[in-house]
Amino acid sequence: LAVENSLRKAVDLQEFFLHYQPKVDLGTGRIVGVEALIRWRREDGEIVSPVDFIPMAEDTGLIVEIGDWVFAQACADLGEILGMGYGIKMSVNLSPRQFRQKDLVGKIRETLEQAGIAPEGLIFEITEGSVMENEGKALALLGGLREIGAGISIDDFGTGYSSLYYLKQLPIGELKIDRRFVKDIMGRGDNVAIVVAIIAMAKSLKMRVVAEGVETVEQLQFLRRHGCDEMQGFLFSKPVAKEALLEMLALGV
Ligand code: G
Ligand code: G
Ligand code: MN
Ligand code: NA
Repeated sequence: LAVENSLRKAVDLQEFFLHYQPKVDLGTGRIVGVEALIRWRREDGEIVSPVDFIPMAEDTGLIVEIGDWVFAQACADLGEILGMGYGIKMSVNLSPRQFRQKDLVGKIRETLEQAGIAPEGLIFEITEGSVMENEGKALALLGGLREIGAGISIDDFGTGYSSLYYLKQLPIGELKIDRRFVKDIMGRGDNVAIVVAIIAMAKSLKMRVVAEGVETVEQLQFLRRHGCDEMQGFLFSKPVAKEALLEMLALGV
C-alpha cells in the first residue's frame, strides 16, 4: 500500500522521466530508432527502475495514466529530434493493461495530432501475452494501429507462447529477441539454435528482427552473420537522457 500511495503521488508530482536506448542498424552501424524507457525519481532523489514499479502500476491500473504521460513525452521529444533533421523511429512499450484499454487507437491518434507527429515515426512494443490473451481483440487493435500507420513490435520474443498462426495473421513489423537468448549465444548451444531460428522465422514472415541486450562484439558479429537487422544493448549504449542521445546523433552514429 505504501508503494501504491507513493506511486499515485508520483503521477501527480510528475516524478517520472524518460531515457532513450538507441537501436542500431547492423548493416550501416547507424542509429535508426530509440526505445523510450521510463524511470522514477522519488522525492528522496532515489531513481527507481521500472521493473520495481511497472508491475504495481499494472495491478492498480495506474499504468494507464503513466502510459499516457510516457507517450506524450516520447512524442514531444521525437518531435524535437525529427525537427533537428534526424529521421529516427520511437519505440514505446505498451503493457497488457494499456493494450486492453478502450479506445487506445483513438487516444494514440489524438496525442500524435497534438504533437504534430506522423504515426509512421512510432513503433509500439507489446508482449506475446498481450496478443495471446485475446487474439480476436488483438487482431482488431493491431489492425487499428496499422491503419493509422504506426509500427508494431513483439517485445521479449521467445519468452511467451505466441502461436505462429497468429503471428502470421497480425500486422507485426518487428520481433525483438529477448536478451536472455542473446546473453549466451556464444556459449550454450541451445540458445544459438533459438536465436538462429527466430531470425530465420522473422525473415520468412517478412518481419524486421532486433536483438536486445547485445553486450559483446562477438554477439554482434554472430547476429550480423545470421542476418539480424538491428541491435540494442550496452555494447552500443545504455539508455540515456535525451541530451546524450542528441550528442550521439550529432556525431552521426
Ligand atoms: O530499461 P529498463 O531496465 O529500465 O526496463 C525494464 C522493464 O520495464 C522493461 O521490461 C521495459 O519493457 C519496462 N518499461 C520501461 N519503460 C516502460 C514504459 O514506459 N511502459 C511500460 N509499460 N513498460 C516499460
Ligand atoms: O523488456 P524490455 O526489452 O522493454 O526492457 C529493456 C530493458 O533491457 C531495460 O531495462 C534496459 O535497461 C535493459 N537493457 C538494455 N540493453 C541491455 C544490455 O545490453 N544488457 C542488459 N543486461 N540489459 C539491457
Ligand atoms: Mn521493450
Ligand atoms: Na525486451
